[in-house]
Amino acid sequence: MTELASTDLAFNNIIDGKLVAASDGATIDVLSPSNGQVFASISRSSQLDVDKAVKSARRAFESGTWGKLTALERGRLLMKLGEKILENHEELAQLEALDTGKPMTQARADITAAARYFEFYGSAADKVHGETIPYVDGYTVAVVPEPYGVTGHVIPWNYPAQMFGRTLAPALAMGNATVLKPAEEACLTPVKLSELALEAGFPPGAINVVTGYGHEAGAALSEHPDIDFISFTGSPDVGTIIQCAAAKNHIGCVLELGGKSPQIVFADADLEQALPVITNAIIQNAGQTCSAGSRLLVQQDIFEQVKTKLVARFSELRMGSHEMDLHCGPLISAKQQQRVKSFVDQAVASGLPLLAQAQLSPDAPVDGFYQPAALFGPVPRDHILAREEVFGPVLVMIPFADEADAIELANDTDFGLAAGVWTKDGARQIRVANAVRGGQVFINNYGAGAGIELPFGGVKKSGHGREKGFAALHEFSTTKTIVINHG
Ligand code: TAP
Repeated sequence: MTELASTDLAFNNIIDGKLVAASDGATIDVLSPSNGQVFASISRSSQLDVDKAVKSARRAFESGTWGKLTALERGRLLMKLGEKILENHEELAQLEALDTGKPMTQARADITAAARYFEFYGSAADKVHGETIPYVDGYTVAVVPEPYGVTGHVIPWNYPAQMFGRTLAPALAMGNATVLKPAEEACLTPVKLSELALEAGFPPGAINVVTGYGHEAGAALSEHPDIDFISFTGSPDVGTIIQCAAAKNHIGCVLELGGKSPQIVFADADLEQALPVITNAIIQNAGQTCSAGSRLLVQQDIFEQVKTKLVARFSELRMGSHEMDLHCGPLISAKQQQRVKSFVDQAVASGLPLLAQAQLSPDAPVDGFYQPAALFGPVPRDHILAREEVFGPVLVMIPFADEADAIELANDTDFGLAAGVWTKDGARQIRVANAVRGGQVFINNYGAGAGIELPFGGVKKSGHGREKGFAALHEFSTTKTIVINHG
C-alpha cells in the first residue's frame, strides 16, 4: 500500500478498478475530530459518478471477471484481502484513528476486525450449499443459493473499516458485485481497503466506492434502478428513506438503525464483573456505537451501591485525542458534539441529577469535538434521555422493582437491538433472555456488536435483517428452485 502521509491527502473514488476523482472534480474537506483541522479531501460524487459505479458493478457481475468465479475462487480473494489488511494493520489503524478521532487501541481492534470479516467470509464462501426437496415421484427438486447481482451499501461514520468488512465481505462471498457509499465524515479506510482489494486481485467492478454526501451520492445509490439489493446502517430517519427507495425499485434491504439497549442488573449480580463491562459498553467509541448499552436498569435494592461505584468509575475517565489513546476520544464532528451536548444540557436544565463526568485531558488539542462521558440517575422512565438514542457517551440509570418490572422496562422502548442481563440465577437468565425483545442478548457479558460469527441486527425501530455470521450469507443471496421432471 502506498505510504500514508498525515497531511494534504486527496482520496479518490474507486470505480471499475481505477482511482478516479468526481466527474466534476468536486471535493469535500476532511477534518480531524481530534483538533478540528482539515487534513485531507475526498471526492464529492454526483449521480453521474454513482451511475458509473453501478454500471461497473453490473459489468463485473455479468462478465466472467467476477460473476463467473467459483465460490472457492471468490473465497480465496477474500482471504487474500484479509491477509493484506493485516500486513498494513498499523497504517490503516493510524488512518482510522486520524479520520474518526477514536483512540488508537480501538482503531487497532477495528482493523483486526475488518481483516477477520474477510477471513471468516472467505473461508465460508464455498460452504453455503443448497438443498433438495422430496417431491412428486419422477421429479427432483434442487434449491440453489444465488447472488442478487449488484448490491448497494450505505454505511455510517462510527466504524468505517469494520463496516466495510461487515457489509461487503458476505455480499462478495456470495458473488454479488458491490457499490459502497461510506459516510462523508469518515471514509478514508474504506477507500484504502478497496485499493488493497485491487492489490489482492479483485477484478475491476467487484468493489466500487463512491464518496460524498448522503443526500447526493447516498440517495443516487439507494434510488438507482439497477441495484438488486441494498444494505444500510445509520439513523432510523435515513433508514426510512432507504426503505422507500428500495420499495420503489421492488428490491429487498437490510437495515440496522441503532438502539437504546438495556443493561439489566439484578440484586444478585457480580458487580465486580459487571461494572467494568457496563462502563465500557457506553464509553467505547465515545458512545457512538449502535449497540451501546445506554440504559442501565438496576434493581432498586442495590441502586445506591451501583451508583456509588459508577460515580467513582466515571470520575476517573479521561478524554483526549486519538493519539493520546485515553478512555474516550472526541466525537466525530462538531454537529454530533453539539447534538450530544444539547441532550446533556437539556437533561441538566430539566433537573436530572448529573452524577459524574469524564475529564478532558489538559494536553488535548483545543479545537477537537470533545464531549465528556456523563452518568445520570435516577432518570424517569419517560424522560427523553431514557428513550432517545443519544449516540454519545451518556449513561442513564433507572431503578426497577423485580423481574417482571425489569422485563417491562427493558421492552418499553421503540428499539430492539441488544441487551445485557446480569444475574447469577440460571433460571432467571433464560426467562429474561427469552422475554427481552432484541437481536442479541448477553448474559453476564456484553460484547454487543462484536463477534463476526454472531448474527446481528434488530427488531422494531432498530431495523430488520441480519448481518454477521452465516445469517449474512443468506441475507445477501436469494434462492432458485429448479424442478426437474425425469419421468
Ligand atoms: P445518517 O444520516 O443516518 O447517515 C448514515 C449514512 O447514510 C451515511 O453514509 C450518510 O451519508 C447516508 N445518508 C444520509 N442521508 C441519506 C439519504 N437521503 N440517502 C441515502 N443515504 C443517506 O446518520 P448521521 O446523520 O451521520 O447521524 C445522525 C444520527 O444517526 C446519530 O446521531 C445517531 O443517532 C444515528 N446513527 C446511527 C448509527 C448506527 S450504527 N445505527 C450510525 C450513525 C448514526 P453522509 O453522512 O455522507 O451524509
